Amino acid sequence: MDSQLEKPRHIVRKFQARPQHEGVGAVVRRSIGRFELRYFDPFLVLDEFSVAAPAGFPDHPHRGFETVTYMLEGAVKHEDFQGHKGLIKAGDLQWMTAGRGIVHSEMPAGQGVSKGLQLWVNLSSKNKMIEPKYQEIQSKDIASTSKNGVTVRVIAGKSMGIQSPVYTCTPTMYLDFTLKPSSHLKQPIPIGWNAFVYTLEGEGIFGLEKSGPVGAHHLLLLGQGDGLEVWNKSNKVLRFVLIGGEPLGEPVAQLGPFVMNTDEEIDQTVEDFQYFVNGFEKARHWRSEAMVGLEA
Ligand code: FJE
Ligand code: FE
Repeated sequence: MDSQLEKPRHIVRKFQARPQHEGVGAVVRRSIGRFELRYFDPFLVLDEFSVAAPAGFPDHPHRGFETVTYMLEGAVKHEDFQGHKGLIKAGDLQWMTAGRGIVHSEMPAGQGVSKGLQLWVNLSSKNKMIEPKYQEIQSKDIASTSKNGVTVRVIAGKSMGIQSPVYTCTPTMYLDFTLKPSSHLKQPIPIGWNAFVYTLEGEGIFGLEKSGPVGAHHLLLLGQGDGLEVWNKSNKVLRFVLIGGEPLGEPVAQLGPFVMNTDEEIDQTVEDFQYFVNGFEKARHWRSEAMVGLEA
């Protein structure tokens, strides 16, 4: 059964994600969150990261949004100020709701380069100060299905009859598609949601069958409609993620890793972090193992 689309979405803007430096010695291809595209409601940042020791993202805070880390190669070791730690390996997902406050480190583990995607999803004003929460799903537990040359891994939302168990505070879909040569996809997307494609591998035709092919490391913003059509007319596999979310329609006040609604709330957050209050209590004495190693 193929989904029928009444009003397929078309590409309205296309960006090439070029490498830039972030964290400590790390390189990211940032698409959402760069100067030309500050915000794509509810998405604040999309980074395709590539990091090898000793580079990484040592101890830093977050408040007011969620970070979604999806590993493509290698692994990232994370630890936070509550003592929560673990390894995110290739194919694994960490959906972290920072809420009122997290301080953590995210560092590559093992030999070689660790690659993945990190998406920042904004939280609505009523959810910004909720308790932090983690949803961690191992690769083997991510629901996946294949049909007619199309494989989907359902990170969040629903596709090809399967539903992800991930709970998203802000209604969000996150699908990882692999299309064999000559395959074709029709994927419904809720009307009114903001949605985009980020290409990882190969070449695809998105939206309009007559349009030119798009290669890897591109962000494609989709216009309104009820779904997306994609064709792989090349002789290599095509891999991309399709991500969508319900826009919050709220003002955004951002200072680096703090994202609130007003400048007053940002000032309050800076104070909370500085004085270790309102959710940042445990930041006073905590250092990640990575940092303790450097201080010793
Ligand atoms: C950062 C605030 C941050 N992209 N991709 C400021 F939170 C970060 C940061 C990351 C990050 C971490 C991973 Cl694992 C993957 C990322 C930004 O931790 F780099 C700056 N400058
Ligand atoms: Fe972080």
